[in-house]
Order: sequence, then C-alpha cells, then structure tokens
Amino acid sequence: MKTVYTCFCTDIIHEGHLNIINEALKLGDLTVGVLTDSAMIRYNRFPSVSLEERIDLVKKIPGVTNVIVQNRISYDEVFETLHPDYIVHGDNWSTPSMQAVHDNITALCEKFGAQLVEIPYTHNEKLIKLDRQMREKLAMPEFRRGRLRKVLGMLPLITAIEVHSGLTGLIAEKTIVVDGEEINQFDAMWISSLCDSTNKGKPDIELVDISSRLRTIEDVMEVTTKPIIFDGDTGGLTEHFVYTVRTLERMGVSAVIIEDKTGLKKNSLFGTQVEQTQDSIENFCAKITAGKKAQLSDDFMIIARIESLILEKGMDDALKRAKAYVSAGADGIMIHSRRKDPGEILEFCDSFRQTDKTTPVVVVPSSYNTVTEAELASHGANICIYANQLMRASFPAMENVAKSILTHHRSHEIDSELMSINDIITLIDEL
Ligand code: SPV
Ligand code: MG
Repeated sequence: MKTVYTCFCTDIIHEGHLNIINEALKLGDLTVGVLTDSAMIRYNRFPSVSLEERIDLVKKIPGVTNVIVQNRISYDEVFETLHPDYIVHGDNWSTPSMQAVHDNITALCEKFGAQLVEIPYTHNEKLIKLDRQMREKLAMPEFRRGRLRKVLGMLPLITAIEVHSGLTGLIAEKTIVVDGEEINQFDAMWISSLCDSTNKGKPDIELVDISSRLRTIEDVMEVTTKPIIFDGDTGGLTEHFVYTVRTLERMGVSAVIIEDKTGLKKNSLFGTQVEQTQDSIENFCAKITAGKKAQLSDDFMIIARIESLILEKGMDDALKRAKAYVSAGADGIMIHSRRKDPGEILEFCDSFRQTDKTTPVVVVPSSYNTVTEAELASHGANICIYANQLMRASFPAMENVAKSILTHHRSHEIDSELMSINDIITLIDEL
C-alpha cells in the first residue's frame, strides 16, 4: 500500500476538496494534513474557526481516517516523518505563495523519490462565490476587530506597516516575500497620525480632525481584511475619547494607541527640540479607565503609549508609568524612543518583563532601525510597527518624477522608473 498525503488550508470543505480526497484515496493509504493557525496566516488565510474545528471538518469527510497537523507551510517535516509516496495537490499555483509551496514540494519529491499528483483545480461560480464570502467575512467589523488579539496569541511577534489610503492598504494586505521555506507578510496595519496628516499636507499636531481620520480608516477597510491599529494621538479630552473608543470598535478597528502627552501634541521624533508636556500618571490612568469602561466589545484594545524616554524623563519613570497604566486597564503598552541605538528600548522590555510576562508590548523602530524583529521578540516585544516607511518612500519618489518632468519638459526620461500604463490600469481588480 502506498502512502498518500494531502494538506488543507481551509475553514470550509467544498466540492473541490472532496474531489482531491477522492483522487487521493485511489492512490493508497491517505493521510490528510491540517495547517496550524500560524501557518495559515502566513498565507493570509486567517482561520475563522479553530484548529480543532478544522480537524473535525476533515475527519468527517468519507474515507478519511488519518488526520495530522501540519505545523509549517513547507512540507519538510511531513516528508521526514511520513515518507509519502504521493503528494496530492490542486494545480492552483498561480500566486507567489503557492509557487513557493510548489517549489518546496517538487524539491522534496525529488530528494525522497516521491511523486506530486496535481488535481485540476475545481473552478466554478459556486466556489468563486464561496471564496469571496470567506474573504468578506474576514473584512467584517466583528471578525476583523478580534483578529489582533487572536494573532497575538498565535505569533511571538506581530509586524504592522503604516497605511494612509486604500492604495497603501492594498500594499499591506497583499505584499508577500517568499524566503526559502518561509512566506513573509505583514500581520496588521498602523494608521499613523504623522502619515495621515502628512498625506493631507498638514502637520502632526492633532489638527486633522477625527472625522477625517475615520474616513482614512474607511478607505483602508474597504479594500483590506487585516487588523487595524489606530494612532489615537493623546486621545483628546477624556470626555471625547470615550466616544472615539465606541466609534472605533463599531467600525472594526482592533486597537487604539494613545500617548501620555497633553496640550499641543507634537510628533515624538522631535523629542525635546520642541515643547511637549507629558500628562500626569493620574490623569492618563483616568483616561484609560474611562475608555475601557466605555468599550462594549471584549476584543477591542486600548494600548497606552509611554513618552518618558522621548521626553528624557528616565527609565524608572517609564517603568512606573507602564505599571500604572496596566493597573488602570490598558490592554498593552507602547514604549517609544528616538535614539539610534535600541539599547533603551531593549532595557525597558527586559525590566518590564521581569514583573509582567503577559501584557503586550508595542515598539516602533523608526530611529533605532538596525534592531531586528528577532531581537525585539527575544526581549519580549509583541508588536513591531513600521510607522512611516511607505509615506517616506512615496514622497521622494514623486518629487523626483515632478523634477524630471520640469527639467525635460516631457515625461519620457522618467518613464522607465514608473509603473507601466498597463500595470496601473489593471492594478485594481473589479468585483
Ligand atoms: C505616528 O506614526 O504618527 C507615531 C509614531 O505616532 S511617531 O511618528 O514615531 O511618533
Ligand atoms: Mg502619531
């Protein structure tokens, strides 16, 4: 009897899967793999039901008796433990992530003397509709809101990238990099006050009003499914913040981060070059507590951002505040620094983790950008926000084009650096 293996990365079983199972059963003794949560999110197939439920779904398929958990997207472990003779897979290799899986399977088949059996992908109206419904479910506020907390439980470190429009949202949603056996993509999006303001040609001083900020969130939500972390600046007056919390959670935002500053807020990366006032621990705790009290859903997060290192108030002050903010109800702590060296951030994480092992810690390595994600994770950070890089990339690129046209009085000279007309007109899919 030959050993046959196929793996599913799905929350629903449809006729396409049943077809694969039927074909696989003809080849020998079948084992079906079910991908873990963390492996599924690397495909941007965020699980909407638990691993146990997915295993049950597969076990109920007639003819399936052996079900195992596949821990990684790559099939290396499967080949080493199961020694399959056949890998059965749908022939849908069109995306870069599927191509990576294909390459991995074919290399392993060659190494272990196995055979890849490709089953023509079942493509009909019903399945296209099912697929779209699955995606739309992920974009729904109830589902999207809780996704950040869920991912926090699945991955040691989450990465978020700044977005300020539908277009940048699409980059956050869809960009993937295949690195050997790994598929890398961002887990969440950050709606930065700096970049949202800059995009409107305004300074980052809480001038862009909340209605406009909410509009940016809507634009991003229209075209994405990933969780959103909103930069709530100081949160404004406590009496206003409670309304903002309700609005954000209703929209499906996962978290708001508010910073412990008061008065006219300036961007943190100015540090002490400009006048900035830190709020008292008492006032800021009251704001956090009021926000948590106003919140109606269980999964929305209010994360307290500590500006002590930015304002050179010292490590002890930062740690004291972290403790107080967590006691006041904060669901996470963001610690910020504008030093080039990550030393003070890592020191904060180490000290904080001595007494608090669970509260999520958020870091923003804009200035200390030599630090790696692995280093941050090893010191206990949970969310790494790339807070402004897309905006900083776009401005010089656009300015360069404007200068070239002004210099040459035509666009021909810069055209080779631009996306092709065909690519821009086909970039956005129609429904
Ligand atoms: C933002 O992105 O708006 C932030 C992070 O608040 S920072 O600009 O570093 O203050
Ligand atoms: Mg900001």
